[in-house]
Amino acid sequence: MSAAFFEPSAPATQNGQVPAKVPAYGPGVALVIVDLQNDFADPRGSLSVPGGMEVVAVANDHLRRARSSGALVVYTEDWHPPHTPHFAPDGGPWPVHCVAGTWGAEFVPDLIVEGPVIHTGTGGEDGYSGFFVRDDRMGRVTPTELNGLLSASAVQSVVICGLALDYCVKETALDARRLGYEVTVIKAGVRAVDVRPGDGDRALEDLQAAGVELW
Ligand code: VGL
Ligand code: ZN
Repeated sequence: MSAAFFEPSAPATQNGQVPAKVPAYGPGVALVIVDLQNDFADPRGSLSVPGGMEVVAVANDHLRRARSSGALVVYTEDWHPPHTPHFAPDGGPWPVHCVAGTWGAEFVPDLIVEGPVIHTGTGGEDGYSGFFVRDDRMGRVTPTELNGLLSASAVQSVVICGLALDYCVKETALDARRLGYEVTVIKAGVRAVDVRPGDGDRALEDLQAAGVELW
């Protein structure tokens, strides 16, 4: 853990206890809110993540703190064409979800959206990271605008919440580490799809092994 990244003076909770550490927002820090879209967060969504809606209030709380401190807030959105090898009808693993321009692709209505939005999956690729688009058919990896946005704001630390822990949150956090950022994942601000039971827990282990701080 990096000492510089956490502020000891966390706000007291109702019973007067002070949490051990809170991500310290400020210039050089970016909060990345991953895929808080209807299809993932809403129980009526086509790829609904259990408990997904509970994440929205956590994300809003963090984004208020981030914005008031001068930290950057960036959003990602899963943003697919109607047909893509990512979708089951086209031979992929997932039900049709987050098709560009549909209700399922919209941010959940309660999410405060104030900041740049990065769209991923737009070209029909099967990647999960907010940083890179991976097109396995073409053997091609293309960066999104995310790393450039962070560099332009001299970001060194990335705090991540959103959906789903075992896919887009995990891959975004691992790529952020590979790119040299200090990375914190907000545990209360993520939920797993758990296609296989335990995927969420394994994702947390993988993140920790890669040097990601779990808060
Ligand atoms: C995601 C599955 C398929 C995610 C996106 O945002 O985690 N998961 N597409
Ligand atoms: Zn997707």
